[in-house]
Amino acid sequence: MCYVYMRIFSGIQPTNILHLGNYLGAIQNWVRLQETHEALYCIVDLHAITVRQKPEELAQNTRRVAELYLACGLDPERVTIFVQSHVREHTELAWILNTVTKMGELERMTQFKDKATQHSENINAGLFTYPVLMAADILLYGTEGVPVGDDQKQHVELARNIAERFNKWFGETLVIPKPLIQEEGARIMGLDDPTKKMSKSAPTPNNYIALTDDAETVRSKLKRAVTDSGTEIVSGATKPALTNLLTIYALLRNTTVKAAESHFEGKGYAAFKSELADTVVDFLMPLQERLKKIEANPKTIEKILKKGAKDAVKIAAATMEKVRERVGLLAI
Ligand code: AQP
Repeated sequence: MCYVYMRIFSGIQPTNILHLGNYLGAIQNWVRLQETHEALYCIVDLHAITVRQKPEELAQNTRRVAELYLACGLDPERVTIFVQSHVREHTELAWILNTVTKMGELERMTQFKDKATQHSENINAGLFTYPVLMAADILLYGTEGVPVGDDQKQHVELARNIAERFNKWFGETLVIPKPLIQEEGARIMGLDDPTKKMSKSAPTPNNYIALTDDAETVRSKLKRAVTDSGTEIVSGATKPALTNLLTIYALLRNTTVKAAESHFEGKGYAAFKSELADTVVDFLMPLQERLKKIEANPKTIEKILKKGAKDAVKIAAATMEKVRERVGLLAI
């Protein structure tokens, strides 16, 4: 019997060090999906520069994300790992898709509104058309599923609309993708503000637990993490901070939030936070051990990224050939 794997694509910006939200909302799912899907996982450095980056840090962060992909369990023998700027077709397709995207669609993107408020000194055109570049990333590879956290659902839906419009104008060309979002962990909130998502470019590192935080830092960040009023360790709409901490605990322990609530019944905040810190540290320490070994072999990462780019280009170039022809660009 011939089994055809569904093709999936996803990426992360090398804007800073990855955090538990990136892991629980995205990478953990990617690792599971690599068993059953044909997956391409990208490091989207061109997206990262829509917010000012220090050039000397960007390349370093890009390499670090690749290393963390491996340390989290992505297997380069099974999946394609590559850097967005190494495949020039992303920017070419993004330009063409800009011409089938409405200004109004982009104006409705909540991430643009959030980022424009956060970076009011630099509301650049790239920040505005960020979702079009993301649509190009996805559509270049004939992607059927896009495993992302809940915050990216709106962007994937826009990519669908853009693809549908392109196909209507120019004839059936692009595969229509759909978001693959897990129920739990889809949105991990900031430790300092449980009404906003955990974010690598948050104003303070107390917002997130980085995958490279040492045990002492993890304990101190969790001690400072805001909690809700009351004394019981329970989740619910009126308990956003506890819901978030219980979710992190449950996901890392492979249990449910309900079971975690029962476990902490009658215990206070101090005991809860201390056991949560142990859980996070137990998860991070082996990951950081793997990371150390990967960092010690820089040539291996270079080889993986070169091979990844070569494999990605093969698919991307074929899509672009079709797209150019459909749009009517002269071939020579
Ligand atoms: N807090 C989160 N909870 C669940 N999933 C999350 N993701 C990000 N934050 C959370 C998921 O991680 C993937 C990569 O995200 P990204 O780096 O491309 O951009 P982002 O969503 O904008 O992530 P950050 O951390 O907030 O980065 P900055 O601060 O640089 O913008 C996506 O699948 C996302 O859903």
